[in-house]
Amino acid sequence: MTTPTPLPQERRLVTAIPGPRSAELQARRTAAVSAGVGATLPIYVEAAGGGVIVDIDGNSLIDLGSGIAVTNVGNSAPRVVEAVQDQVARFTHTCFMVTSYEGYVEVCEALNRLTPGDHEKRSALFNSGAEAVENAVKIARAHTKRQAVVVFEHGYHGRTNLTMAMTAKNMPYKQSFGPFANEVYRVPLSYPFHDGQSGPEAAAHAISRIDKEVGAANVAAIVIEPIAGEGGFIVPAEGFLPALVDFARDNGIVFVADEIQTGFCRTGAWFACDHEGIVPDLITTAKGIAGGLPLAAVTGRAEIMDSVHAGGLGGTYGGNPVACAAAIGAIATMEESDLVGAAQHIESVMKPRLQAIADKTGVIGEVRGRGAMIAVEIVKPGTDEPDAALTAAVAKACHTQGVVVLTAGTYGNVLRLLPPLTMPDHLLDEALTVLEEQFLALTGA
Ligand code: PLZ
Repeated sequence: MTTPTPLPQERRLVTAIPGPRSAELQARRTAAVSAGVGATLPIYVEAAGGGVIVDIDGNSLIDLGSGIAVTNVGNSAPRVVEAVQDQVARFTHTCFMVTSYEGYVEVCEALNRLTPGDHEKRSALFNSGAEAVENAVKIARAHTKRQAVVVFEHGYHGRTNLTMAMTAKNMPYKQSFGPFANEVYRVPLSYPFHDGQSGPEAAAHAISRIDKEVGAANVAAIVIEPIAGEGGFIVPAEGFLPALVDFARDNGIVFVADEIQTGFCRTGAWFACDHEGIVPDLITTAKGIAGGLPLAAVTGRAEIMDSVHAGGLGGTYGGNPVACAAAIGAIATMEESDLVGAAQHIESVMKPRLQAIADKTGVIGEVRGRGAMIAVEIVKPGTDEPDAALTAAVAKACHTQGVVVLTAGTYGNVLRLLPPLTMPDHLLDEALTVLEEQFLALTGA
């Protein structure tokens, strides 16, 4: 078996971004790949690991994206590589619903142990985040015999038909793809930077909307990201989530935490629910679970998970053995290397540096987030008016300088930073310096 050579942990630009080989592939892409599939950077990857992505022209970029919050353990993490190589050589697929295997059971055991709450739990495995969310809704409907699903402004849950309906933002996710699934109701989220409300106030507002417009007795599930990811790393005011959990419990509603982006140590806790001590009835996970292989899960109260008829949940590939092996390797890495602590450390480095940029430039309305899920909301100075153009310009300038950053937000004015939790300090520091230089250059501060 091959042992991967660790990549030099450095930012190294040997050509312009994109270099000639990437530009060539970009032309092939345009001729072969649907124009409907986007790309944040115009480079093509040769290797990645630790805190860097190396492109086919030999440029080494600092990775503040983790493939959208996936490679929490770093790319090609040694234990993931080893587990996958071993599994792929033994068997690649049998279909868990046809002839089962231990890896699937082991991943479910780990999820039941690590997710919030010490009640009896069960899990089921799927391939993508959207599929997990769809299944959480199926399970909640089967359990409650109700239909309505409550979601939130700025929420993101996927690109399938039901999850498009659950996602708030039109462009690019929904435009011209309707009609959407029905019985989905959207209510206001707590967004402290814009609404200035306390958590309990914002919750009372959302709950009143549910009562008046849907009727609590009709609601199967409330589905919420404990920190809105694509919506712009919006951390609800303290008390908002606990009030919703209480309301759900009092009304027989299944409370579903979508932790697809926030899960697996990303926010400086195993799950973002842990920060306020809330215990969801069901939790959806994906992304960080398997170190980059496609895997997703629904985990929750045994009596809810087991209320579905036998054979009601599944899919050909759900809980594929290679993806399960990767998850076991990734989870072991998180536990052994204390990646919860690593995410907390990243927060302690990033927040003051970003606040200093905010103070110098006046264009950052808020620095927010938890752990290694940190963002800045970019505004016209002295206002809370979004500046999407400046956000795009800063992101592009960072890319050109060899730092991978992502944008987010309903108004496109949030720059989000999601480093792998294995990011070395010197690279994080360098990336923040590059970011600061681009802000200063673009604002003339
Ligand atoms: N729920 C909270 O963040 C995926 C989307 C990228 P899938 N977020 C990244 C894009 O533009 O498609 C996500 C999420 C939350 C669900 C999902 C959906 O997960 O694995 O992309 O289906």
